[in-house]
Amino acid sequence: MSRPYRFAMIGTGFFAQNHLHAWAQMPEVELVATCDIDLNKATAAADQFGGRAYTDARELFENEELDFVDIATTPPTHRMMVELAAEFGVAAICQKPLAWEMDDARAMVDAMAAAQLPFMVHENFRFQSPMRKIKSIIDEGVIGTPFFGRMSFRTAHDVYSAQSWLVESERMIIVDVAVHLFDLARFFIGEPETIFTSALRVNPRIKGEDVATVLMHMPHATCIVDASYETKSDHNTYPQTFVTIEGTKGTITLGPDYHLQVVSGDTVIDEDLVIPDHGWTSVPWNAIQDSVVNVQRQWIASLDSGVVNECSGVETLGLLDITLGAYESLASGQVYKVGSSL
Ligand code: NAD
Ligand code: 89V
Repeated sequence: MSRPYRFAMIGTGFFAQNHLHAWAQMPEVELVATCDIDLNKATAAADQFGGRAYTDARELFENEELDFVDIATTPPTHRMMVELAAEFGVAAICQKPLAWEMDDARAMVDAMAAAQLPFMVHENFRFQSPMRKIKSIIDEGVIGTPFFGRMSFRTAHDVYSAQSWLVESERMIIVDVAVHLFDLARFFIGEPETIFTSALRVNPRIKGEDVATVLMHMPHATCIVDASYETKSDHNTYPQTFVTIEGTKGTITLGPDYHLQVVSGDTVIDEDLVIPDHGWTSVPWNAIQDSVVNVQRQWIASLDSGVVNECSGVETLGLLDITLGAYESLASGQVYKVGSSL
């Protein structure tokens, strides 16, 4: 495999547009094909970004020489796409959530491992530039040892207008957004031992839960993950994540509009973080769009080295254990022992 890496974009719907724009600015890759069961979408993406349009993924693999595929279809098809990639000896990066069932996720990881192919999950919240900054502040010891965290994503933005499939999803905000917040909690504080979930459906139009709070117990810390698609407020902050990390020496707070405050002993530093601009990125999606660029750069580095250092498929099994475990806790009313499904 050598640069430029030849790839196909599978699933060219709502979020894939960000992937396509980000890839278009990377000379290390070449888009040779697009694939979507909706021919109009596959063709529109190919017309704008290049390559041949397909509606059938198997046909795509049979006809194109690919180094990797970028999978941004909806979750129920992720397993099928990754297994096809493994069958045809093609590396893969796949959108979150990796799967809605642990068996599917494990099958995907096993298939790619058996074929000795790089496999990464497009888990992008930790790649937002404010999150990278928070991580480096923690790692530098500025706030001491974290003992409390809160990762919060609350909005009343009508997510269903752009992502209508969420209306029918029986599992909703936990697999859609809390998954990102669990990943941030692990990234900043470490692995939980147990979790406990409280969740509700507020919007009667939808099938799944749209409000969820999860309490995570780490060995020396507690973290609250909370997400809501029904939080009416006077200032729309969608799709921003708010973060609080309290440590033995200070506190980091990422608030609305990327305002970062770092308290360390007697020192207080306030900063309005500037999100890198890529020309095609725009408010309010800019931090997430920038994170897509960062994920994709990380993936190119993984292809260069042959090692997936962050968000590998196998590492994501742990994240999925927590995410699906949150539903087990909800169903049982008991704490979920993290790792039980691994
Ligand atoms: P979408 O419905 O807009 O796009 C998915 C596309 O996949 C559709 O165009 C659909 O026709 C296509 N598709 C479905 N089955 C297919 C198949 N068998 N073969 C080829 N194409 C097929 O959905 P979306 O909202 O863009 O979500 C896609 C993925 O991206 C999901 O996994 C979602 O969780 C994820 N997502 C991630 C972020 C983020 O990274 N922050 C944000 C939004 C969505
Ligand atoms: O990540 C997602 O899947 C999106 C959002 C940005 C709202 O979290 O639904």
